[in-house]
Amino acid sequence: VETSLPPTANSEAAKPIVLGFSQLGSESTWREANTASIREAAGEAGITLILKNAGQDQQKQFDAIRSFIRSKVDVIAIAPVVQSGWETILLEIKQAGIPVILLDRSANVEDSSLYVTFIGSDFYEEGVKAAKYVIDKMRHHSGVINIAELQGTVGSTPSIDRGRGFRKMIGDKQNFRITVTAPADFTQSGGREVMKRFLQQPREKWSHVLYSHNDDMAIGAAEAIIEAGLIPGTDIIIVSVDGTRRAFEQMAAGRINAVVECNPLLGPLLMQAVKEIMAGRTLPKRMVTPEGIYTQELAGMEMENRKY
Ligand code: GYE
Repeated sequence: VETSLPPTANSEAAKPIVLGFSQLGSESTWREANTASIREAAGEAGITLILKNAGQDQQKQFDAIRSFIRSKVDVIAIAPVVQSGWETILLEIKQAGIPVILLDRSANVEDSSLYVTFIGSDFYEEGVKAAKYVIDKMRHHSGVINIAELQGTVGSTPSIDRGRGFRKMIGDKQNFRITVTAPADFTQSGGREVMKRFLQQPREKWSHVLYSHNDDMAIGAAEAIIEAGLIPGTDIIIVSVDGTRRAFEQMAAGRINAVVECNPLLGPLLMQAVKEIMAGRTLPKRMVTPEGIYTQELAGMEMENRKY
């Protein structure tokens, strides 16, 4: 006689992990790809995802996180809009006994036991790469090279570090100087508006180079440059960060000169980290995504391979 056992009585083991993710906003193409990657990876990993989008508002991130605490999620992941002001809320999470993963952007806290790991790009290195490109590209240009800069969201890790890395590289070069700089919140419309203002200033302020902290702002700026009767990529050398398909198209068309890659597809790495934490394993405090830089030469070919 065959005896069949009831299907897994131990439902505890089969209970899916619940992850609360506070996404900072939907300001850019990068962000859309990041959100999509996280949703998709959660589905594939069998992790129940509660994702709340804060529309670039830190207070809304706090509200989302408190709701995660109330519903007793297993792990909380946060992409912080700005890097300051996180102590209190991280302490609340710690007191609730919930592990925290910082994703994409960092939070500036003295007590590093307030989070398990920070997964994301090295933004300082991205700034360094952008500056190296500019220095190399302009090496035959005699005289001073004026650089306009479009910053991202004020107080955000990528904007702070992309600015620092870039300045570090040009700092000891006599003939490179940033003549005008302003934040444009990482949005295309912001980039366009701020570039318009730059272009109303005397020429030496905005020519010869534009360094944009992301692709969306660079694309917006290129629109403003065209409207002013100039040719982006020729009259003004443009370098930006992210490496979205849209930026590659612009590069292939000659309107952007170089793009430093910043990978938004962090979903699989995040889910892996969540599972490691739930299995009680230790994770490195910092996990950095490997990235490169692309120029017009390869843009046409590489465009097809872009996943975001
Ligand atoms: O570069 C920008 C987005 O935090 C790395 O945020 C991210 C940045 C990205 O809005 O496009």
